[in-house]
Amino acid sequence: MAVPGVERYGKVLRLPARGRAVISTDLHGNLPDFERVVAHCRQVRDEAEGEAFLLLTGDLVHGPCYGREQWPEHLGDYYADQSVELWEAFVALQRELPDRVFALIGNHEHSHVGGPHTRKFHKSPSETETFERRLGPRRVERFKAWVRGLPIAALIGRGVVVTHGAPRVLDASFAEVCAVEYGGHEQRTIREMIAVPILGELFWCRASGTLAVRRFLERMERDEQRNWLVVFGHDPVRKGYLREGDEQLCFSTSFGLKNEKKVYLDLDLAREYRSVRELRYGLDILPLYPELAAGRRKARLAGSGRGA
Ligand SMILES: [Mn+2]
Repeated sequence: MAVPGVERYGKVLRLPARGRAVISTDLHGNLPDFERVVAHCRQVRDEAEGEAFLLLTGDLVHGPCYGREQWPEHLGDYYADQSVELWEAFVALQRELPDRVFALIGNHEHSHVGGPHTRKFHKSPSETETFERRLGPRRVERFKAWVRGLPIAALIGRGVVVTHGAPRVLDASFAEVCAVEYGGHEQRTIREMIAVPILGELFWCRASGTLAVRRFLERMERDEQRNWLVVFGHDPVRKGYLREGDEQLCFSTSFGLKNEKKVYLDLDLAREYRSVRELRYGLDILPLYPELAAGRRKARLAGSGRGA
């Protein structure tokens, strides 16, 4: 049964201005972190009488190849890559809660359906090939079909845009973003990929200028709703989240962080957040491991009557 207000305009997803949205960035095969996000989402569903959405911003798959002993400091807390299990668990959740569970495409998913192969952890073979070998031939086709169906951006609630990386979309119109094709970029280097309109401008940027973001947000507006801000991941932020001006929030739920710094978002979709400064730690930006986020936990408990 379709959920009212959930719409797809080609590659753009829209969620209604009703209920709550749990949003997580780059999991990269970290199954325990995914399970935590899902547990929070189920709690929100109970609190919001079913009116809850889960949205992952992409890069669900491809994890590091290092064992506990070789684990480099800059990758945060150790975990074993469980990309296949994470993807299977995500698809099962989508089946369980139709029209409530979504993921955007990230550059790592894109590498399976037309983007350059990613060599973040595995040089040769790339992690793209490594993951496909683990899936096996039958599941690879199912995985690719799933990736091709993923949206590239979401408009949620009252003026919040969600993307994989910082949006640096210079010219593309709303219709062009909706109609973007994922195929045909396998041979490009990552450097060349960054110059590709839309795909290069939404997957790979670490930060974007205020003016470029404002213009992108304006072009993405529908009906009478002004788009105020954009939230995204892609680039790990050591302290968990980073605001840039009034328009941009980069946050890190999992990959590359210590557990105590990992955060996810829990947004009230009926509320019009007019600046990323209105997204407060302990209210809208929540620690994934509240029991480890000492000191910050007090702020959360004191700040809100929402949830425990
Ligand atoms: Mn990424």
